[in-house]
Amino acid sequence: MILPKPVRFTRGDGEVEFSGRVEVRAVDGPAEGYRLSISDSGVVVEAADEAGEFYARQTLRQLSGPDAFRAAPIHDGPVLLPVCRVEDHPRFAWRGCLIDVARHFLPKADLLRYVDLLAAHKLNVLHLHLTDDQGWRFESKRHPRLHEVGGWRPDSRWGDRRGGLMTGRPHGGYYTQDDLREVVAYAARRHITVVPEIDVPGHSQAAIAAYPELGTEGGGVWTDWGVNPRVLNAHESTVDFYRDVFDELLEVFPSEVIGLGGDEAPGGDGRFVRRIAQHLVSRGRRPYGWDEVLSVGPLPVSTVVAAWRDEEAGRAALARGHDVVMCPERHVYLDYRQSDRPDEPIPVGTVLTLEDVYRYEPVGRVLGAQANLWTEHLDSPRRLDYAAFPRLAAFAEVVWSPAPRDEAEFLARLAEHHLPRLDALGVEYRPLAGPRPW
Ligand code: TNX
Repeated sequence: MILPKPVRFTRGDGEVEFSGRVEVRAVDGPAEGYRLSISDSGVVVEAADEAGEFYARQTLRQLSGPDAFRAAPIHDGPVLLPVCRVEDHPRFAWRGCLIDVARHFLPKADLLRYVDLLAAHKLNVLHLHLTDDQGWRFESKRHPRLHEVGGWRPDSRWGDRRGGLMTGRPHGGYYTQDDLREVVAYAARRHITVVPEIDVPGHSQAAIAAYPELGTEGGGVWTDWGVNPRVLNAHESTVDFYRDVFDELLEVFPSEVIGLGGDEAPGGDGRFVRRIAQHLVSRGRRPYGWDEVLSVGPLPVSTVVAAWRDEEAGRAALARGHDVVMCPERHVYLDYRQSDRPDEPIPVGTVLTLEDVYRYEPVGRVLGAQANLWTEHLDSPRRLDYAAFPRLAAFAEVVWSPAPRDEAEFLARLAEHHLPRLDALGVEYRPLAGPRPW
């Protein structure tokens, strides 16, 4: 009944009434691990660290029934818990989800809601894609046109495009630095690290719109999708500008790992990525880049590589001594369509079903994996819910639970126990039977 499935779950006889009291003991054990025992004598949690205790409480909440996930109780009476013992710890240290808040801005309240949803699934990294061609979402006090100009676009052409959105109205928004400090603190209490990303030297049209001297060519905030031929130039002044911007970012985000992008930059100068990476290292951080960074020349070995194109890219990064986070598009791109039915909304990418995600098996000695929610076609929290769930629940099990996994058992457990929790949370997931009519 627990999702992600724990390492060991031993069911006893009957149920006990939950008094609300949990006895917590510190013990030695694997990082983020816990043992939970529910019996006549009460609820006991043994955990190696605070994260372990937190995950024990997530499990306890799941065992309390779906109503435990409602914002307010609607049934009177005691909470009954099954008599059981759980022994558990995660398979991977990096259990991430990327949210692209650049293509479509996600208001702070909705972002905080996602932090809660990730935590309920025992995920521990929120990779926040803060800048792209279509929008800049990070308040810069030193270069304010970045968010003032780069944060807005006229939303003009998408109606013509297959899979596009016909909103016909401007779109934009940005987070203040204090907003983001709040998100970081909120996530930290839920044992989630927020890894910010400022994408360079490609995917930078919003910055170029704000400060044309940064670009190889000018142009406004982009209103198209895809790979943009306009990239940052590698002038000394441009690198200095970005050193400044990254320094501001570091003041807000304590994460050791800091994203610098590096993807899809046709003609982009590799020195740019190398110098920003060196700058982050000089500030005591670890650069985090998409796997294209492997082709820009020697990078600090502490650079973490996000292998998104395929497993081969991940293996190449491992061979060069980098830590690797797997996120191959064919398995974990949650913006991709969930079936080939004609009534499936958001018909982009290749088909990536719930089962496809569940069958993903990260290989090699990797830090872990992350699922990516790119938002070109996800313009609201509702659409995000539809794309994310229940596939993100399958992904959570891939990165938490030991292999091999039993797909039929997962699907049954999802339907019987987990979807009712998502219902109680108000998550508008894609039903197993097919698309919702919107
Ligand atoms: C590729 S994955 C991108 C993103 C797009 C995504 C769409 C990566 C590093 N770059 O810019 O949003 O495909 O699925």
